[in-house]
Amino acid sequence: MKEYFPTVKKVAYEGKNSKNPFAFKYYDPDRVIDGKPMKDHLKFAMSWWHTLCAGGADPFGTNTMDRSYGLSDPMDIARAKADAGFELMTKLGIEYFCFHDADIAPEGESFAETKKNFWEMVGYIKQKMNETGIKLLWGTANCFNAPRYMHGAGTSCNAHSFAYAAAQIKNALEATVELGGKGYVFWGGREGYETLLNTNMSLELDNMARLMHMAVDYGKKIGFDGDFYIEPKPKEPTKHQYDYDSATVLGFLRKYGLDKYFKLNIEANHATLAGHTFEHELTVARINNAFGSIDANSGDPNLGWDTDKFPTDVYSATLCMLEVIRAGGFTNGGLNFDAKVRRGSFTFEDIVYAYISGMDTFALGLIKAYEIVCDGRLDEFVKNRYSSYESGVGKEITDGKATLESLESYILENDRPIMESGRQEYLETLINNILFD
Ligand code: XLS
Ligand code: NI
Ligand code: NI
Repeated sequence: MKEYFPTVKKVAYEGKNSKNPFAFKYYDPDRVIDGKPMKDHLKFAMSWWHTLCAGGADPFGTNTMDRSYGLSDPMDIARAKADAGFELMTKLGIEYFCFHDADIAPEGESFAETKKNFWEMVGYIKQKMNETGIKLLWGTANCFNAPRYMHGAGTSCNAHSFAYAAAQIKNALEATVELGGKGYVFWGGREGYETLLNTNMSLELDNMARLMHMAVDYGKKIGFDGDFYIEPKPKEPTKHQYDYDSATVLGFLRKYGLDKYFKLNIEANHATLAGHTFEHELTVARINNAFGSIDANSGDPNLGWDTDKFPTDVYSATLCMLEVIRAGGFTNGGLNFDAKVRRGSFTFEDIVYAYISGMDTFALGLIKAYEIVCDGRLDEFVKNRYSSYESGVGKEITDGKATLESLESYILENDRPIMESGRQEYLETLINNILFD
């Protein structure tokens, strides 16, 4: 079989002193941390779309990368993508992948033909999964790219578009089950609006929830036993996305009784675009029992759009992995990079460098996060900071026994509180000491 990454052999862990660019410096898959191998803490996944399909086009230029794999028949190209993807995952030791329906098979002249192409590729991929042991992390349907979704999919003003999205989701969900996936993502690309002048927000949101309930019901029917996820994003492509951030999504899920079926898939740069940190979004998910999965890419502080860069920021990765540890680790979820190489990095080797860089960044993040946990000073500081709630008036408050009257009596007796420093700078230095050790 043709090799798509002929210059790359199996990428191994060689340690931080290695100068081999095709080796991991920190990611040592079987190294046990906190009783679990690194690979199970991290559950890395390859994104089919960015890795195998994205050709580097941007609003100002066409593709710079050949993602036709030297072929012209769309189904041949689809098979070549699968071959290249499984070669890449095998060489990198990545055990999971994620896909949209539209990534794996070409759209046909009719929906029936699209369906035929799709299921043929599902079979092809299933065979590759059996051969390699590689698993599906999550599946999804691309309900944002085609012109039929110009006004949205689940939130479209056009019921026919809504129905088309439902048909796609049905198949994508069936394929997820067929391939043993434990997650199904709703990222609402066009689920938002540009202007209220032409928008019935109330109906659009009700309809989005209806579509999600249909997916939940159908999932039950066909034996889907994983998690549904919503992936929050504040803007781009639409000006006002309905799934703005974790808090907004949680409000939506609860309003429509979907919270017991859905968790969140948190993407690093979507947090940035929402004006939050990655760890903020993860914390909101965790404390609401909605921590599910992660798209661990990064944005660029100088660019206000979804750059989907491979992550290199160890500080951010550390704070992310600290949240993952606090959440008790991944269950059905995992760490998908949802990232692509830059337009100028057009060779196949660049894809390998990109994954090595992202995987090493998160491996180091995991190592450092666990060091922060073992060091204990951070958690102890936070615990002590709230110790006034462990006894006296604080305990009355948390026990739900205090009232405005009882607290007024307390204040009349004790008057002003004695304040203590939040010690932010001390804590920032503590983290740096651990990181740069
Ligand atoms: C786009 C999203 C997308 C989802 C899957 O910004 O991140 O890639 O992860 O549809
Ligand atoms: Ni994403
Ligand atoms: Ni994104």
